[in-house]
Formats: sequence, structure tokens, C-alpha cells
Amino acid sequence: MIKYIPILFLSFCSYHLIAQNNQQVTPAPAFTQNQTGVFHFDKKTGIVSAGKNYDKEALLFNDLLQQFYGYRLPISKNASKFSSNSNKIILQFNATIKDEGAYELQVADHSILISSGNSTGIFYGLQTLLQLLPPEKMDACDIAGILIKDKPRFAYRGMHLDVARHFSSAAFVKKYIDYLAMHKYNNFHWHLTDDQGWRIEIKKYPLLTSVGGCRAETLVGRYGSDLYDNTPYCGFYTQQQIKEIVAYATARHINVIPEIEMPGHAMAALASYPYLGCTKGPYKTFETWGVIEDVFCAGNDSTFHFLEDVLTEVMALFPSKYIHIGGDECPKERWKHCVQCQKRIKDNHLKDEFALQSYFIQRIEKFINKNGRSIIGWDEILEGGLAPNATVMSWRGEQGGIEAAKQKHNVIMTPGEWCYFDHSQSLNEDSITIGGYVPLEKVYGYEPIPASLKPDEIHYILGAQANLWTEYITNPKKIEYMIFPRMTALSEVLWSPKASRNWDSFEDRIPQLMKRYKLWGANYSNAFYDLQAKVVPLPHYKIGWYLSTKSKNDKIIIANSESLTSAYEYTEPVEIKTSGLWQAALQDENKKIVSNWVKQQFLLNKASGKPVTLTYPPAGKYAGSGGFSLVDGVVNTMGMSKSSQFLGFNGSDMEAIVDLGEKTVFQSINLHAFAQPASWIYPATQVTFYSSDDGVSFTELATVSLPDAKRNHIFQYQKPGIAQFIKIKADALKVIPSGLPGAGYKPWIFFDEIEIN
Ligand code: TNX
Repeated sequence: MIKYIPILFLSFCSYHLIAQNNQQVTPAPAFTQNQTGVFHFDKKTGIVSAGKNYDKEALLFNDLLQQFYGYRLPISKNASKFSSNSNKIILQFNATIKDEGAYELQVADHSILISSGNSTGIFYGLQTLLQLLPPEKMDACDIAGILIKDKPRFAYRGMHLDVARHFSSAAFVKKYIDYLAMHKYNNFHWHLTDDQGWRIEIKKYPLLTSVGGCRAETLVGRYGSDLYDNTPYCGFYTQQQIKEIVAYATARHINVIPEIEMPGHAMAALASYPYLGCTKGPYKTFETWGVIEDVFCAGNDSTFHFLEDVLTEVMALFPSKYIHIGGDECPKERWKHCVQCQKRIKDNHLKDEFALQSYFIQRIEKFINKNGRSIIGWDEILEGGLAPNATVMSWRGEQGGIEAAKQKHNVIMTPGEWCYFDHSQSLNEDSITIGGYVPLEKVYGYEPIPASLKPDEIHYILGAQANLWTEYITNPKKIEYMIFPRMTALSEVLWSPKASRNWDSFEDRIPQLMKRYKLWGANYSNAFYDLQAKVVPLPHYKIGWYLSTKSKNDKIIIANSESLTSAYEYTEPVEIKTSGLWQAALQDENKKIVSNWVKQQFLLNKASGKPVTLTYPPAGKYAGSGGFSLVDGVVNTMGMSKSSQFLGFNGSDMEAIVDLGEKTVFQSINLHAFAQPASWIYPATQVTFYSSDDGVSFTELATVSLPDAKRNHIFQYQKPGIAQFIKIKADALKVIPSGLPGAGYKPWIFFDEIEIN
């Protein structure tokens, strides 16, 4: 552990550093050894770019020093330019360090020697040196002696950014590239086109950006809300900006892979040039998210001429060996009913529309190969036969990657479960995300080489990448919040030797990492230390509120009211005895509140906490805490804000029996339910209420249906009665009727709470 001990009596040296080892460097280097000696670093430290010309690397190091600490160091090719007793950082060519990106760094009393056989290695050595400096502003510091020998584990270390759903300015894209470089990532996958926007200037087709670069409005809130902001949204990069960004990345040893989506996710292009679609439109740049049936027409040669023209301009801008052509989520509906597409299938003796997709990708691949480049495609390009030289990006889990490697194709792993940084990192996000749950530990624990690959297949896995889709990520602060600290965790997965990966060591570094994000001026998520709150059953059919945190320094405080003056320290789950609001937060050593207040409203009634028997099991992720979820005192009046507090059933009815413990008088029975047809969640067709004294023979009380059920709706029985057992049976549609989302599939039904008053 490195300890920074501030010494305040010397003005020129506001920081004194005692370094014992390298634990602060992330991604952790392959090899480190503490050595004697202490290097004194200050504004007079010279950078010697010896032998080969490493001025560019030295200048980029200076740019970051300037940004974080406010000064630059003098640079010279010649060590003698600096006074003989001044301390120096020496950048030196060493032909024996051959691997791309490999370097050695040695800190001694008067010199820091960074050596490599390639400029990438020198660049990475300087990134490591930056992390040997304190994560706070300083004019001078001491760096303890150390020897680092480092090289990357994987050749492909990628981060993706979707600029189609929400646009990022050219200036922010450069910042994003800086973040990649500081973590030793070497590929930036730039998702430039999608249904919701075309973001790259193409000279031959100006409408792509003037029409396809704009959408009339954007969905507000969660998918399925059907609320729009009534505000046009536009943005694109000029070719000049693209050239500058590519040069900026190249200088930082990062390859930029452009993605031009085809044949699906093409609405922005179709809106610009309707002849590219099967129905010829009219189309409009898409205003919500999801997968759309309108795609590039595979039957017309004009589609291919257009795409070849576009790709020709793209290849002129991007020197990348790889060009990403998408290939994911392409519905075949339009092709099935398109005369030209059907003719193409017939003429080429293709089996079906999947083979037509394969024809599409292979035809584009041939064109790209002819231009000396290779394609990358999402794992759907496996369907209907893989194009001969394609690299597969495996996103729907690991399976696509495994299959591609077995077919001797290169693979980049980016499975959603570990690598989707648009997914939530907290169970308690305070802004909307696309869903899912990819916490920091999960990312850190990712292993890019699937266990099922044979030794001779492993080398097809080039590396991995995290994806940042921006449906719900509208601004730079949120981008930073979503990537930090998860992209730091993934950098260690990709760079450091597998054997040295160690979660405990990483966890120890998190507080220092957060200081460094602050030094960079970057936003980040504190979710790892979140206050976690859960409603839990307590013995004797009581309801409890359970709180926890991984923070080692903070206390949890809790209050049972709107007023926080009654707050006290939490030690064990509190029993919830009455309806009302509870709140909790983290408090640091100085009694400062350092988290959001987590609030929970409880609505208690005669059913609360009572045993519930479910006749049919709830499905998968929506099984909550079983029957307890229906009587946990939590009613979600805001829609499905926390899916964990609902029970979902897929393809079955719902039947619940509540045991009130003794004969109980009641005035009414309510079943709280939720519907969202866009997500295939439909209201129950009818709900029947029963009562019983023995739990065996039940008397029907009433059957209720709600023809106009809203998102949040309540099935009600409002007559007094007396019983020990109440049974509620909710009938689901057998199948989703045609014309509705999910037609032909079994519907979901969702329930939240049983309320007996
Ligand atoms: C799936 S990943 C998509 C994207 C969405 C993303 C949201 C992939 C190839 N397609 O279009 O933005 O899910 O997580």
C-alpha cells in the first residue's frame, strides 16, 4: 500500500510520498519489485527523449501533467542539457523489449528509466509513471524505488461508445480517448450510425446527416412510456473532425474502429434516402429505442452501391484494419414480403432470409477485403453462415464467441452479463438505465477466455471490450458515471496476467482510484459503497428493513419519519410495525451525510407479513422474495421502479393464498398489479376473490375484470367479510393476440401487493 503523508512546512514540496510497492497502478503491472532509493519529482525534473525520438510521448505526458497538476516538465533529447545534479526521466529504446506495448520502468535515486522496443511501450510506461504520482494536486513528491516489467495480456483491449442514440461532442470524444489511453486500452469502437441518428458526414450523400442526423423528438423516461419530449435532436461529425479525432487517438496508440450498421438499425439512412428500404417509405429517423422491422433492402443492387460509396469514404478517414459493419438485430419481416429480396434468394439459391443476411454481409465483406481491410460484426453474423474472414463480436453471451473460435475465426468478447456498461451498477440507481445489473465485482471477475475452448482455440480470442449504448445516457457526466470505475476494473482484466488478478487488492485501490477520477475532473459512480436496502421477512411474520454497505468508514443512520432529526445509528434490521416512511443514509467519520437518502414508504394492512402460498412459481428474474413480495408492505405506485419488488409470471396464471392466522374481519381486498404491453406485460383478464376458514374449502366472493387497466392498476373487492384464508386467482391471457407487442407469445402478468383492510 502506498501511503501519502502530507508535510505542510515546506512550501515547494507540499507532498511527501513514501511508496512501498506498486499497488496504486491500475491495471496492475505484470511484474513489480520494490527497490532502494527515492526519486524526488518536481517541476525541474527533466524528460530525456534519448536515442529514438519519443518527443511525442513526452509531450502527451506533459499535456496530462498540465491538466492534472498545472505544469509541464522540460524535455530534451540530450541529458547534458539538464544540470548534472537534476533528476531525470529517461525514455530509452531497448530492442530486447519486443512485445507491442511492453515496457520497463525503473525508479532510482536520480533517474526514472522507461524503456521499450516500441513507442507504444514508452507511452504506456509514462501512463504508469503518472499513477506513481499522488492523486491530488502537488508541486513535488517523492517516488520510492521500484522496478516494473510490464506487458499486456490481450492484444485487443476495447471500449465502445454509441453516439447515435445520444451524441457526444468531438471534444468529449477526445476526453473519452484520454480515459482509454490512461487505462492502456488500445481500441475505440465508435458506433456512428443507428436507427436514431447518422453521425458521420458522407460527402456523396449529404442527406445522411442533414436528415438522418436529426430526429424530431425523443422518448422520455422508460421504454414503453410513450411520452416524447417534442424537441428535435441533431448532431454529426464533419469529416475534418473525424480526421482530427483519429489523429488524436493514433497519437495515443489507440486504433479507432468505425461502425456503420447494416442491414438492420438503419432507419436514419432510410429516412435520408427512402430508396434504400424495401417499402420505399416514408421513413423517419427513429424516436424511441428497440428493434425495427424496416432495414436496408437486400434485393436492390442500389443498396450495395450506396453502402460501398459510404464505406469508401469511411475507409479513407479511418486507417483501422477493422471496419465494423454491425449485423445485429435485423428482423427479416420486410425481406419476406419484398419481391426483389425474394428474387435475390431465388437467383442465388439461398435457403431463406437468414441466408440472405449472410449473403448481404459476405458481399460487403468482399468489398472491404478488396480494399485491404477486414470486417467485424456482432454475433448474429454467424446465422446463415459466417463470412470467410470476419471477426465476431460476441454480445449475446459467450456462445457466439465460442462458436466463432471453433470455426477458426477471430473473436472479441463483449458479453452483456459482464461488459454492458449501459446496465445498472447499483440496485438503487437514481437515474434511469436500460436495465440489467453489472456491478463492479462482476466486471472484475470476467474471464474473456471461455472455459469450454480447447487450447488450440484460445488464440482466436483477441480480447474483450465494454459497450456503452446511450439510450439513457444523454450527457458526458452520465457517460463518466457509467464507465468509472467499471472500465478501470475491465482494464485490469484485459492487461494484467490472469494469475495476478486479485479482487481484494483491487478493492483496496478503489478509494485511491476515486481520488484519481476527481483529479481528472471525471464523474464516477460510488455504487460499490452504496447503501443497500432490502425489505425482508422477520421471524413471527413480521416485516423488516435490512441495510448494508461495503464502506469501511461510513456508518448507516436511519430515521422513521420525514424529519431527520430523529435519525439514529442502524445496527440490525428494523421491524416495520406501522405504515409510514423510513429513510437511511451513510454518514462519514465527521458526521457528514455522504450518500443519497434511501427512502422506503410502507403501507401496512391485515395481510402484511402473513404467510402466502403460491400455486404457480413466479418466473426467472421476477421471482422477488416469492409470496412475501405480495405482502411486504411495499406498493409501487410509480410503475415498475424496482422490479425486485414485483412478482412476474410468464405463461401461467397467478394464484395466492394468504393465511391471516385467525378469523379476521375485513372490509376490502385489493390486488395491486402492473402492465406494460411494450414489454409483453399484460393485465390479467379477470381476478377472482375467495375466502375460507380452513384453507381447504373456499367460497367465491367475486370476479373482477378491468377492461381499461392502466400501467398501475388495482383489482378490488369491497364488501365486508370474515375469514382466516383469502385466495386470489388472476387469469392471464393464454397468448398475446395479433397486432399487439409480442403477438403469438405467452404474456407476462405482474403483481405487486395484496392489501386486506
Ligand atoms: C442491444 S448490443 C443492441 C443495441 C442496444 C443495446 C442496449 C447490440 C449489438 N445491439 O442496439 O443499444 O442492446 O443494451
